[in-house]
Amino acid sequence: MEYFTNVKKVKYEGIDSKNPLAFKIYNAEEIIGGKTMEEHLKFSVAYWHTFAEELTDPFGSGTAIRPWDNITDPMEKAKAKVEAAFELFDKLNVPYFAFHDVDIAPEGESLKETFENMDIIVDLIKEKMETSKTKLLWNTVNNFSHPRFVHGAASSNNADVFAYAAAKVKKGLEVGKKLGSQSYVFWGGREGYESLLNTDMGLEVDNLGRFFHMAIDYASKIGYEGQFLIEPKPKEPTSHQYDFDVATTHAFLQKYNLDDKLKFNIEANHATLAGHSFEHELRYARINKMLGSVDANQGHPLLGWDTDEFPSDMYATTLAMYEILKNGGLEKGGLNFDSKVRRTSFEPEDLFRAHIVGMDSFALGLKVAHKMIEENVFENIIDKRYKSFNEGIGKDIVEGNTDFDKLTEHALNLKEVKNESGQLEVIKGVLNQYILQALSGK
Ligand code: XUL
Ligand code: CO
Repeated sequence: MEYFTNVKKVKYEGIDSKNPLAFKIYNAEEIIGGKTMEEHLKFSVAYWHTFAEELTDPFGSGTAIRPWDNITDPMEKAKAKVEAAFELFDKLNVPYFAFHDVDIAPEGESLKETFENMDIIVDLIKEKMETSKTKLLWNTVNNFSHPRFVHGAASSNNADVFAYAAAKVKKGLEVGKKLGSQSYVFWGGREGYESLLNTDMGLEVDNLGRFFHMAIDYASKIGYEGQFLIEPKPKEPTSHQYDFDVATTHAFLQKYNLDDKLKFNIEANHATLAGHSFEHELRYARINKMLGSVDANQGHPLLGWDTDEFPSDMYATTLAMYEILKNGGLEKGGLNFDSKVRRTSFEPEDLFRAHIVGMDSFALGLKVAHKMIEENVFENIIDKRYKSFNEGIGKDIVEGNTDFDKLTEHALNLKEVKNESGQLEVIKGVLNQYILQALSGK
C-alpha cells in the first residue's frame, strides 16, 4: 500500500527549480572531494519527529494529518508506520534513520509486554531493511516520557527506576545489534535536577557514571559494535541537565574514565540553548577527538526553548560542515534530522518538503566548506594570525622552553608591543562570497 500518494520519488532539479518536492542543491551522486554527497552527508530521518510527532505545542493539541490516523489498534498503527517510513526513506533517498524504542512500538501493560511488542516491530523493520538501502544510524531508548521517570532514570532517587532504565537500555543494545545500528545514543532526558534543595548531586552523578559503565560492559558481552554517543543539552525538561554542554560532559566522561568509550552527538538547538553556537560545540568536540555524530536542526532566535526546526540557515550549515570535514567525516555517525515540521505545517507532504530544505541547506554547506578548506581560506588567516608562535619567544612558549624569568626579560626588552587588525569584517565578507559563488554554481 502507498501512504504518501501525492509524492513521487524526489529528484534533483537544480538551483532554478521552483518545485518544493525537488532537491535544488543536494545531488546524492555528485562527487565532492572524492566522495559522493550522500557519503559525506549521511542523512538520517528521525522516526520520532516524522512518524510519532502529533505537532502539539505548550498551548495546543496536535495538528498533524497523517495517512495512518484512522488505524486505532496500536500494534497495527505501529506496523503501518514502518511501511510508511520505508516509503518515505525510499522517496527521499535517505541512507539512514534513527529511533527511540517507544517511537517504533507501543508500550504494553508490563515491561515484558513492551519488549514483546518491540520484538514484533523490530522483526518487521529488519525485514524491510533487507530490501531497502536505508540503514540504522543509531537507536536509543526513551527513559524520560513515561511518569515512572518523573525523577529521572539513571539519576533517579528511586533504585527501582534505575533498574527499569537499565533493562530498557539492555534491550536497546540487543535491538541495535539485531538491526546493525552504527551507534547507540544516550540523551540525558530527565538526568538532571529541578532543585538542589532535594537533590544528592554527588550520588546522582556517580550513578550516571555507573550506568554508562554497565551499558558498555553489556555491549561487549553481546558483541554490539556500535559507537556509544552522548548528546549534551543544558536544560529542558530539567532546569539543569548533567550533560549541560560538550565541555561539561567531557569533564564528566573524564572523571568516570568514559572518555575513550563515548563520543558526542551534537545537536544545534541544544548548543544554542547552552548559550553556544552550533559550531562552538562541534569545534570543542573535534579538537578533543570526540566528535561522533550530529543532530541536525536549528532553534528559533526569538523563542527560548528547543524548537527543533529543520535547518535552513546556510551560515550555520556551512560552519558545521567545515567542522565535520576537518574531523575527517563522522565515521559511525551522520546528520540526523532531529527536526520537526512546524505545527502549522501539518500536511503529510510537509514531511518531505521540510527534509528537502534541510538536505539542500547541508548540501550547500558541504560545497562551501569543501571549497574553503581546499583553498585554505580560514587556515591561512589563522596561520598568519598566530605566526608569532612559530619563531623566537613564541616558539619557546609552545615548545616548553621558557619560564617566567625569561618571559619577563623578553618583555622588559620590548620597545613596543605591536598588534595587527583581526579584520573580522573582511573575513565575513569572504565567507559571503563563497556562499554566493556556490549558489550560483561556481
Ligand atoms: C531531545 C533530543 C532527543 C535525542 C534522543 O531534545 O534531542 O530526541 O536526540 O533522545
Ligand atoms: Co537530539
